[in-house]
Amino acid sequence: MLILQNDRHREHAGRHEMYRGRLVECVEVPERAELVLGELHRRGFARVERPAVRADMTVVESVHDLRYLAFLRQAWDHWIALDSANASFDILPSVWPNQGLRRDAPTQNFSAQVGRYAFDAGSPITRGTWDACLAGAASAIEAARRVASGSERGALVVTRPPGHHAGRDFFGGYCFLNNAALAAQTLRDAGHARVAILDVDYHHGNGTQSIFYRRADVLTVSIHGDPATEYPFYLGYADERGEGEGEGFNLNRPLPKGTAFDAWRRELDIALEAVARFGASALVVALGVDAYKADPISGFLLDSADFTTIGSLIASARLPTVFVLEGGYAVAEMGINVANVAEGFSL
Ligand code: Q9C
Ligand code: ZN
Repeated sequence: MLILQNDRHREHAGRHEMYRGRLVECVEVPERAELVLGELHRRGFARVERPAVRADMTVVESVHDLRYLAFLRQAWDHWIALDSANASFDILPSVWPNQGLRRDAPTQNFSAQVGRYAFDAGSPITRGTWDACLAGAASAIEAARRVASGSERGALVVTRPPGHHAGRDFFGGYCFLNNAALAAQTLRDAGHARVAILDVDYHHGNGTQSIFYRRADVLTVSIHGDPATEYPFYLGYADERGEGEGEGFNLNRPLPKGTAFDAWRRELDIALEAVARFGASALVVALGVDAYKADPISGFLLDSADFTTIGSLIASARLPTVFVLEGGYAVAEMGINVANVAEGFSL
């Protein structure tokens, strides 16, 4: 399996997120990717590449909104221009266009623009966020190209920030650009007529679902904590099945907090059956490892060994596969859990 690493991930380093009325330290930290790379190296995954940092903007602009991209690119400069003292603080929203307010209002106010694109107050934009995200997008696109050409059966993109909560024109859940969606779109552009995205992160991939919700060419399947109690709360229910042309091409398998691997694994069988029935010729896995039992912000009970099983079950789909790193916050064990998936897939 080919490993592609985002060499600029460290440039995104949030300080705080808003939680229960206070600013708390970010859990989505640079150390996460470093530990994954360290463990992969120890296990002998020797083919590690650092792709060119320039992303193909044609792909990025086909998945994301132009004005949203311009906002992200310029956000830090605008923030500093407001007050040079802002450099010591991250950008977080404090006002949102909910409840009948106009999302497209022609406001000049910077905070109002942040709120237009953010759906939570937990995803700080920092000085290096844009560069880190764009390099992550480049890694995901490159991984998909290598897999599409048939030169690799599987590729793993080790990147952060994660992507599956980011939609066409919004960020949240620590995500800004949707790497899994970029990989899927790249596979489509390379001639794969039907591409499936399987999201195994603990949290529902609301951004990915929304990007493909009206499309029949990309099947989105997600196994996650029930949004009735778990983040992102407002999407990820079983009755969301796609709309218009996309009707029947979104599958949500919410599970209650406290679910252990026997029940989780049955859902993976159902998910992989859906992928097979759909007739996908390529697969993207949104690989969060926050279903792990010791994850500090999640509630499933998977053991490290279960991730090896997940890798081998995914391999049994016999599809060219791009894995993209998403969540996972039990920092000490996350390298082991990701490497276990890679090993299970490669066996
Ligand atoms: N204090 C991903 O796993 N905040 N995003 C939860 C924690 C949001 C997780 C509150 C969690 C988002 C990619
Ligand atoms: Zn997650």
